[in-house]
Amino acid sequence: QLQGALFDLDGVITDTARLHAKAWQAVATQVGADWTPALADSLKGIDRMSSLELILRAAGKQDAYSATEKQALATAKNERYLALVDTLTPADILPGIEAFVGELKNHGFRIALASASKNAPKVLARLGLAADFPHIVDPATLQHGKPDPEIFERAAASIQLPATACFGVEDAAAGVTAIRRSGALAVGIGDPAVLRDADLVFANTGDLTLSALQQRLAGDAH
Ligand code: G16
Ligand code: MG
Repeated sequence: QLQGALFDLDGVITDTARLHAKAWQAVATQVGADWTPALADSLKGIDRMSSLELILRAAGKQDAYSATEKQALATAKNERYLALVDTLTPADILPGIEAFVGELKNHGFRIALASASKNAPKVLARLGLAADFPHIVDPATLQHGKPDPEIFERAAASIQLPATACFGVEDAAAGVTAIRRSGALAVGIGDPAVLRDADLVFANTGDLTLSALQQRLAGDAH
């Protein structure tokens, strides 16, 4: 019996993946990395410094920058990102998400946020969703990022549930893997070919309703 819902933020609640990408693209150009869709995808759900490392590796420059220089690149990215976050409004909540959260609350589900973003509280506030997500894992306190299951284990614990009583919603492959490894049910949003590890995949957030979820689960139980 599912009792908890663990949400990723970027790409699930709102399309900040687009804003992260814009901010990272400037860094990629600066360090001489080719900005490809594959590189952009590989950064989803990955924490800030690890994202920078992936970009430096793509440029063949993993050893070219000192720790201080890397800090500066990451800080510049974050400043660019925060300027974009400031433009968000409740109209930027992805389709169906508010209704889905309302439905979950009406059915007694407990809800937690499992975002790798240190800016998640700011983003939720801009969207007018802060009150819907009182339980937010602080990514600064984590030992390991996605695809490690730690963030989803912690999210489940924050709502006093075992992960096996929860489902997680993710748009990124690394996030789906993290959910699976935590023992929660993995609901992917996006392309089933990219989210191969997910238990269920919905193409869009607009397709995500409690009844659709229950129907798909019943259909999968042979
Ligand atoms: C998000 C994004 C990642 C980003 C990470 C860290 O994770 O998907 O691209 O690098 O947060 O963000 P920040 O630099 O704001 O701390 P998620 O888990 O919400 O998809
Ligand atoms: Mg995401």
